[in-house]
Amino acid sequence: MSKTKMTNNGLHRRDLMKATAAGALVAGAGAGAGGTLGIQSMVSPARAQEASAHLAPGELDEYYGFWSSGQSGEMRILGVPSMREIMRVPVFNRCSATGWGQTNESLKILTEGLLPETKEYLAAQGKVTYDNGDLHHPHMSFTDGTYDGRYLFMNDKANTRVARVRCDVMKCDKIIEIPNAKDIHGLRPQKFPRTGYVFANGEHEAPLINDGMILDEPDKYVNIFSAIDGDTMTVAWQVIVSGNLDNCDADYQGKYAFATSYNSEMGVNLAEMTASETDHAVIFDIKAIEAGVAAGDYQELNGVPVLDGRKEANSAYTRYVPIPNSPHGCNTAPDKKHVVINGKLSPTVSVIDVTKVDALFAENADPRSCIVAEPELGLGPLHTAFDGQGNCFTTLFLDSQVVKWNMERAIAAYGGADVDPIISKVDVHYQPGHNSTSMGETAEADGKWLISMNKFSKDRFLNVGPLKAECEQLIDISSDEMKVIHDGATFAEPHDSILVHRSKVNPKVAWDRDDPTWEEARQQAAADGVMLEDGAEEPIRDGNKVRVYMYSAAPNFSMEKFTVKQGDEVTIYVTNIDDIDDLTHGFCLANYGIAMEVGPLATASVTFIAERPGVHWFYCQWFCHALHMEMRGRMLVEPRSA
Ligand code: CUK
Ligand code: CUA
Repeated sequence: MSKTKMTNNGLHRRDLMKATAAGALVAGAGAGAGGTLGIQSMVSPARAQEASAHLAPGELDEYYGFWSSGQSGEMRILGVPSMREIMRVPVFNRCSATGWGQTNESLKILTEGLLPETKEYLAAQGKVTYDNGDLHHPHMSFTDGTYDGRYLFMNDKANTRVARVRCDVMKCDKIIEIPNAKDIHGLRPQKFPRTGYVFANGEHEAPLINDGMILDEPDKYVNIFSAIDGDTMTVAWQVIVSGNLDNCDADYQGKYAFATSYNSEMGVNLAEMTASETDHAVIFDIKAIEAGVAAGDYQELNGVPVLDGRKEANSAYTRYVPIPNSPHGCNTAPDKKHVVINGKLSPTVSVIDVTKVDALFAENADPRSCIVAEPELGLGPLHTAFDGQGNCFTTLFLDSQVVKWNMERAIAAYGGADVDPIISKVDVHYQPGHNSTSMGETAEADGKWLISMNKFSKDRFLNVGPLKAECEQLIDISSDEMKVIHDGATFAEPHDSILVHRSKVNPKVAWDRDDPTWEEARQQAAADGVMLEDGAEEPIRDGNKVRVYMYSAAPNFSMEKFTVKQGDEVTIYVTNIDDIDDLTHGFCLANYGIAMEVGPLATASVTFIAERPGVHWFYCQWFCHALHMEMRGRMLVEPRSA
C-alpha cells in the first residue's frame, strides 16, 4: 500500500493540489489584480477559442493551411480552424480536372526543368514527364523572418524535384529536377533577410557520378545538400555531406542552415543504418560556402558548383554535431535563437543555440558545445512546433502523443536545475509525424492552433476497407491543457503543413491577361495574326498542323464547330473572356481524352493528333451557367481516305 493518499478518482492528492495551484496562478493572471476566479473561469478562454473553430456557414477561416499530400503529389489548401479542404493544387501529379500534365502550359512547367538524362529515360517509356511525385514539405517564402505571401516551395522525394507555387494565383509555375542529389526530402526556405535560398536535402546516397561505373560499393556513395535560388529556380550550389540528410531549417540570422542526418554509418540496410547510437545535425555556414564558390573551391557537375563538406574533409563549410539517435525533424524556434533536433529513435530532443554555433568552427572546438538542452520527452519524437511564448510541441510517434514543454525550463534542467520541462501531454490518434502551429515557423508564432498530422486513423472514421485515411487533428493550444477538438480525414499522405495568417495571402479573383503562363500561346497567336481573346473564325492550317483559337463566354464557345483532317496535329487554344468571380469554364473533348480548366481571363491550350475520324463533341466541363449543358460544339474530323 502506497503511502501517498489516493483521492476517489485515482489522482494522487499531491498532483491534484499541484493542478489546483497552477489553476489559481493562471486565473490570477487572467483576472488581473485582485482576481479570485475559480477553475471554471480559468478554463473558459480555451473554451471560447474552441467555439471559434466551429465556423457558421459563410464564415471565413483565420488561417490558410498549406498541406502536402505525400504520394498524391499535389498541394492542398485547407481553412484553419474549420479544417475545410478548399482547394487542391496539382504539382507533381496528373490532374483530370485541371488538365495539369496535359495542357501545353502545364507540360512546359513539368518538362523544362528535367535533366537531359531524365528526358531520355522518359522518352524510352513513351512519356515526356513523370506522372507521380511524393510531396512532403510545402513552405512559404520569407522576408525578415516571416511569411511574405510570394511563393510556396515544395519537394518531390520520389523524383528529386523542387517546385514553386505562385501565391497570387495558387498555381505551380516552376519545377526543377535537382542534379547530382538523390531523392529530395527536407526542404525549407531561408528566413532572413529573405528567400533567397531554398535549402533542400538529398536523402538517399549514391555515387556522385551515377553512370553505372560504381554500383555495389556503398563506401563510394555520397549525399548532397542543395541551395536553390528561389527567385530564378536554379541550383546555386551544393555541398557533399556524410550521412543521409533528413529534414532541414534555416536560422533567423541568415548565417546558417541546419539538417538532421541519420545513418552516419552510411549503411545500406536497416541493421547497418541503425548500428550507431549517434548520428548528426549538420550545420552549413552559408557565407563560408558562398566564399568557397567565389574562390573556386569546388568541382562543377551538371553546371552546379559542388563543394566538399564531408565530416572527414573538416572544411569551413560544415560542422557535424553528434546527436542521439537517427534524428528526424529540424525546427527553428520563433525566439530566433534555438533549433530543435528531434531524436526519433532517442526519446530526447537536442536544442542548438545558434549564438554558440560560430564557436564550433574554431580549432578543436567541442562539437556538442552548441547544445544547451536535451530533454527526454517520450518515445519517438519526430517534429516540434512552437507557440511564440517559449513553449514547444513535439510529436511522439510511438507514444501517440503530443508533448508540450518549455524551452527555458529545458535549458535550466540541462544546466542541472531540478525542473521538469514537460508541461502536459495529449493523446492523438494515432502515430503523429509532423505538427504545425499557427504562424509557428515564423517570428510571428501566435500560439493559437496546433495541427497533429497522424499517420494512422484506425478506428476514427467509418471503415472504408483495408486502405484507410490519415487523421489530422486540430488542437487548441491557447491554454496549458491541450485539447483535441477536431478530427480530419485526409487521403494519402500529408506529411507537413503550415498555418499562414490570412493577412499574408491575397490571391487574385481573375488572371491578368498579360500573365506569363500562356506566353507561348500569345506569341503563336501573334504570329497567326490572332488576338487570343478574339479567337479566330476558322482553324489556321500550317501543313498538317492546325491551330484552333476560340474564346469562351458563358454559355458559349466562340466556335460551334470546326473541321480538321484525320492525322492533323491540332492545337486548341481556349481563352475565357469572362472576368467574373468564380466563373471558370472547362474544355473537354470527348473520347479524345482531353480536358482542361480555363479560369477567369485565362488562356489554356492542348495539342493532340486528330486520329479518330467522325463527329466529336467538345463541351464545357466546369458548371458555369444555367445553359452549361448547352455549352458545347463539334470537332468534325474528315477521314484520311476522303
Ligand atoms: S518527414 Cu514525413 S513525418 Cu518527409 Cu517531414 Cu517527418
Ligand atoms: Cu462553361 Cu460550363
